[in-house]
Amino acid sequence: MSITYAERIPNNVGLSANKVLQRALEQWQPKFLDWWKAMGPTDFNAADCYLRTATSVDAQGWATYGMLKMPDYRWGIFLADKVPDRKIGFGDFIGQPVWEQVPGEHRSTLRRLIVTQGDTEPASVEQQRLLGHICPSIYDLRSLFQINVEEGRHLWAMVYLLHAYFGRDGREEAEALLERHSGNRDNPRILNTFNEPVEDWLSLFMFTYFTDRDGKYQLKCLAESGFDPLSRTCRFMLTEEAYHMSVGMLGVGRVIKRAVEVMNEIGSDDPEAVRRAGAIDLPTIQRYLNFWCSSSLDLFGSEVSTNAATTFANGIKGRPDEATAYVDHDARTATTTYEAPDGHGGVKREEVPLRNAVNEIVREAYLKDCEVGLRIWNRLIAKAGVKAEMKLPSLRFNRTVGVWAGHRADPAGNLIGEEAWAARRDSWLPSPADRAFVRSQMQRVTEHGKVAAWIAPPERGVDGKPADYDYVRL
Ligand code: BYC
Repeated sequence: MSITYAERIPNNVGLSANKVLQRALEQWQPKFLDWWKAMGPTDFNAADCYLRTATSVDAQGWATYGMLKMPDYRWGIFLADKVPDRKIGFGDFIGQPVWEQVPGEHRSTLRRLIVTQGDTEPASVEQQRLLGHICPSIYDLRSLFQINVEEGRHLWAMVYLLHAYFGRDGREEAEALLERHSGNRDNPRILNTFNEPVEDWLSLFMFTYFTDRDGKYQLKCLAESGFDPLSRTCRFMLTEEAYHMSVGMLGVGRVIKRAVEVMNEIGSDDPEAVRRAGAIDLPTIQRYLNFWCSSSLDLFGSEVSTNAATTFANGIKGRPDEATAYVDHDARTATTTYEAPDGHGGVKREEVPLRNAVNEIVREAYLKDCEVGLRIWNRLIAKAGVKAEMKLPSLRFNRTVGVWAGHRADPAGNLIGEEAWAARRDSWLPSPADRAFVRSQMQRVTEHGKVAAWIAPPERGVDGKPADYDYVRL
């Protein structure tokens, strides 16, 4: 179904045919706009931005570019096209037709998953809301705003599901999505990473590389769902997610490129000298990487989880690319092993039913996917003739969720004592001094064609436009 923009809420779900639902969503819409004005990139609402909007969900229409002010962005409800005769692809109900309505027995589980997913979307906008003031260039400012409006739309995607399929409970959850706030002591966002401050652009690039990639993996799992409206919603969200991760990949690459350029200019790899010369040194970049990667690893939940086993068994949440990446889609009798502390300062491998280990299976797939950027970044470093390498931290490093929570490990995964951790912590994770230094570099640059000193310019622009195009008119 094509997207209609003639209605107050653009959609491709035939909203006007369901007056009750349409009215309920039209009542939520002004609350969303109030939230955007209070908690979004507030001071830029009058700026014209070069943004893409979906005009259809196919390859031709999902990225249609134009100049508009962010509050005029048409947040709407877009589902990927229905797959005819789609069947549940995993778990106990494999081969049965997918559900168009929520089965009563799975109602609270599905609601919990949709609320958790929905909560992350406005959370990320809140985390990033002040970054516009310290943007390194107009090109980067556009990227930020593109991501922000799309995260707003992803919230709409989940709110549609809550309103359309969960009755009064769903409407109440939709309200609560606007009431929790990132980092709020009394009413924080649900998942830890979404309460972490994102106060500089290096954090933004790491967040979009690592945390949005968790989004990719979770959405892939939900795209497998037997609840077809959820699957179709997530499939369309995934098309937008790819851009968010590319902002991270290119952004981190440009920070690294500038660091190695400066190292060559001054003929030194001394971090202090690199900082004095106006770049962010490689060890600091590695510490930011360690932080955001380990925090994002927590987002997959515990290694052994009855929640995960139940959602898999019931056909509610699968593994990423379930049909092509795995052979046994039932996995009722299969087992797998995972690593856990042995209680004596060492590591053991435990055998568990595979269904219980789905979170860990997805986490491992995610970490493997994270290597793509590392290869590109390390090529940049090698090309500059610098002898250094960025590395992903071990699954055991700095974890606060799962079996490694409460255990200390170095980034290579060696288990260490509390004293060794305290002594080395600041060489592995950003210290307050690192954060203060990075923040001190965040001068706002909005002159045409100019880029802040700590980051290399972008190599190409957006939608065939030059990199120094007037993407945002302030
Ligand atoms: N922080 O059995 P467990 C994105 C909770 S990112 C705090 O181990 P389960 C985006 C868990 O909720 C993708 N709490 O795990 C990115 C549970 O609580 P309840 C977001 C945590 O349930 C960038 C309890 O601990 N989408 O889209 O198998 C920008 C025991 O849980 C954490 C989703 O996550 C944590 N890190 O799975 C914008 C998909 N981890 O229910 C957007 C929806 C676990 O007992 N969510 N807990 O009170 C899920 O699929 C699952 O809830 C989880 C955990 C994967 C998060």
